[in-house]
Amino acid sequence: MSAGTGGGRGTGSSGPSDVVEPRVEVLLDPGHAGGSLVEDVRRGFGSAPRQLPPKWLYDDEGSRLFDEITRLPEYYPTEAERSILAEHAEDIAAACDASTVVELGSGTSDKTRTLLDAFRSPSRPGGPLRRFVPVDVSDGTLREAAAMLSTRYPGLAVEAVVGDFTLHLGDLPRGDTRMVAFLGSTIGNFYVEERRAFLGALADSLDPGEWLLLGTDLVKDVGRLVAAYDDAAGVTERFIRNALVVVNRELGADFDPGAFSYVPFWDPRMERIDMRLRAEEPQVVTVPGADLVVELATGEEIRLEISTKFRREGIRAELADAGFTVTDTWTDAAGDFALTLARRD
Ligand code: AVJ
Repeated sequence: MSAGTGGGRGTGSSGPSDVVEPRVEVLLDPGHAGGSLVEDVRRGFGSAPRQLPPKWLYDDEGSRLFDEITRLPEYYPTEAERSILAEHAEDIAAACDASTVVELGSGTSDKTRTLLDAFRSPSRPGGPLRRFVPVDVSDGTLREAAAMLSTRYPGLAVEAVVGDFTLHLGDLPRGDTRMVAFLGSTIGNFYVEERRAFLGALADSLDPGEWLLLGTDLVKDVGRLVAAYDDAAGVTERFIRNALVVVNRELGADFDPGAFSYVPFWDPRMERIDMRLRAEEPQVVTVPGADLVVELATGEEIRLEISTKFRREGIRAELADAGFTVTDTWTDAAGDFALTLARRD
């Protein structure tokens, strides 16, 4: 389904400046943003360990809590990535010849503005940035961000896509050299096979010579890693617990979130933080919307999210497997986080 609401492009002479109306393409059926919770609950609660895809953590309350997480003293990734962009946006822009920037999971396109500023320089190899394509599942957030960006960057064509970056990579606007930015270490939420499939699909959707800018959190001291997902104020715990509230609300389930404890741990073999809820007493939970009864013994766990941490060699190897060559890597001063620029082979 496609419902462009755009128009208004290319008139050029109207208005006080050459602000170009954003175009918004909708690739998701309204109400089906992010797929089916019923299917995910049926599949996920039947496997061991029981699990749910992390996208269900981000309802309005979950998004608010995540925002709070990014401001916690223990949660370093957001600030680390922001500092790399502040320090190196010009270097990133100078290192690639893209004239379109695509941002997957753009949200408010907060951090990206630093990048866009640098890409606007007329002296870049690809010339100043011509087009920005923010991609997000949230229609409202995307429209607001698109309007703000159009005003802030006169002459920049903003072509927003309401879509799921695991489904719609093949539908990204084409035409000139693109750089796809996938920031925030969101790739760390994927399981190994999902990551491989995602990078493969991304490589398929790009032409040789096009670019990927990938943000990844790096392996570091385990104490700091665990603290980032087990903060003293308990915000991450509330964020993870909220998933049960979502299932209760959406599917009429009767989870008692208080009957679970939050158990985040570092999995040294997979090099990832594993965030689970553990049943503190035996319980029978009915999920009418999924036509399901879940019996949990004491100690049984539900995994709500993983957050994989990376090493430079691993990033290089996974990107090479998918068909990308790494051309540059930037890290923050502490070496906590990396931005990797890679070219499609
Ligand atoms: C948004 C996926 C990068 O894994 O660090 C933070 C999500 N979950 N605290 C992360 C998250 C709990 C976050 N990402």
